[in-house]
Amino acid sequence: MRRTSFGPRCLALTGAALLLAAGGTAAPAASAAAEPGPAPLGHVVPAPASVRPGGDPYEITARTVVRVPPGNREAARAGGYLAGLLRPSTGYRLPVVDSGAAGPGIRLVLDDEGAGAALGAEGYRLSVTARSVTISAREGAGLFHGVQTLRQLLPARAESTVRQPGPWTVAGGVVTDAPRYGYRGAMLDVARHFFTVDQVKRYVDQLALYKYNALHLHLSDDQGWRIAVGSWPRLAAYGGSTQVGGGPGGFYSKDDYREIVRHAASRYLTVVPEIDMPGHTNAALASYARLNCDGVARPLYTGTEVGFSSLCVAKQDTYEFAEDVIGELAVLTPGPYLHIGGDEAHSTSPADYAAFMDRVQPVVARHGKTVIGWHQLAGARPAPGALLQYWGYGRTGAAERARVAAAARAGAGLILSPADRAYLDMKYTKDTPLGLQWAGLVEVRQSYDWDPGGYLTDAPASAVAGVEAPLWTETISTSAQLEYMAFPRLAGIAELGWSPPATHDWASYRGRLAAQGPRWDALGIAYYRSPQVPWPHPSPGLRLGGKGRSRP
Ligand code: TNX
Repeated sequence: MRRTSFGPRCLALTGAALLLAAGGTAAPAASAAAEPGPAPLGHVVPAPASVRPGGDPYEITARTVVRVPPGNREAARAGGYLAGLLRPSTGYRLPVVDSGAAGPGIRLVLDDEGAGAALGAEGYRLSVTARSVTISAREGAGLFHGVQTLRQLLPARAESTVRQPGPWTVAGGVVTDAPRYGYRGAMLDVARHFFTVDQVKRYVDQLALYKYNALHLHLSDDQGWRIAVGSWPRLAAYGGSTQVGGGPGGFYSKDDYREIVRHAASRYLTVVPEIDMPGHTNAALASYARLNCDGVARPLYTGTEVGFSSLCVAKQDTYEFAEDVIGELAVLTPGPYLHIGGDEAHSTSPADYAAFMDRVQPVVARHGKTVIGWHQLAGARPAPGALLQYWGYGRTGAAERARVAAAARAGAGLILSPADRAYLDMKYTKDTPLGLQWAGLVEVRQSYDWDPGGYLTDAPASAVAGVEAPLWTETISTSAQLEYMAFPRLAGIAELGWSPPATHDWASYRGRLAAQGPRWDALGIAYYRSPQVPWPHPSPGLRLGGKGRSRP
């Protein structure tokens, strides 16, 4: 993975030798003098619900230990993750000891009674004094999110894979934090261009930094089928054999998919698999002649048009296919959701579309999952408890919006992904070398400055389950390109999903966002340096050891 363990040779280095090892030119004393002091408590993304600064800071030193409750796997995992993050850059041992919360150091505490219970499934409390940093939470997810806050309160060079000079100081005070929404997703379209397991895992690690909790994988589309299905082997073997532009494509074996699920779970993200139906199905129609109404297999497709393909709604084969695919995917997927697409079915009549959804949604339920569909599902009869993913924008027709709002009033949940705000594949400016612009140009402020609770007029705010930032990949085929489009906008959508509306403030946000820039540099993320954000000047003396810094 991204981090390599810190070798004993480097551990022996000290002082000026360290800076030289890191490629630095400044003397250590000068570097220490230039240290502006710890980041203000709460100067993180997403903004915490409550911040009470005060008291002395805590300094991580060579003597710091990470304390976890005895015999608790979740806490040990969060502690191990934190120590693993900080060992390479600090060069400290940071042992994880199961001594409980007594004693100085960094302490992770699980508390499902009293104060802990009030923090909910993902909340945490971070308390910093000169003696200790204590993260308490009801559950492992809360500890993990608290660790991400602590991580961002440390200097950006803490992200380095190469030993860096200290000090490693965290401002004193108390953060009490919990998310606004229970669903905070990012979608990756692995169908238009295929991304490997390692590329997906790298993205998962980036999502974790901003407290996302869902990874939506768009696993099938006209250009490719990306997940092995035992009962329909040609879907992946043939349907996965190309991609936009005609490259070799690829697909995930079941073990690959399990590995993504496992890695995502280790970062407290749930995988939401999507099989897009009844449109966006050319790869399936190419793989099996019997899925076509005329019984003739379609050719593979490597262009970028949408809306030309449809499963054959009248045929029984279609429902055998849906049953088998959904069944196999449900078994592989521990999370509660299964996304069945439903967008842009321009080659399916409205009556056929509704008939198809009436038959397929119960299949999802029978396999124990909750349906998510793109918001066009509102034009059919959304199953009880279904979530609609709204991707409309300013030019979406009033009737379409009203249909989605009515479905929400009737009990459907909403995931907000308005294309002119949350779509990470929209260009930032007309000069952005990648991306599309059918929903307009989406600069950083445009992406951040809206309210998911009030975006869809006439839909009750209580219907909103959360937000999602989709990244379609017609124009994107490498991790560097993906990251250039995702950063900085991904951070803004995370804040909309996590932070209470009272914290929403562009002026505050752009300052906190600017501080992420050096962190991304250290992580090797080549982000878009939006002129709307006051990025600090890069410090030329420090080489942070980031990987994959190529420009798109
Ligand atoms: C619309 S939004 C699509 C995708 C494209 C995307 C490109 C939605 C549910 N469907 O098929 O990839 O636009 O921006």
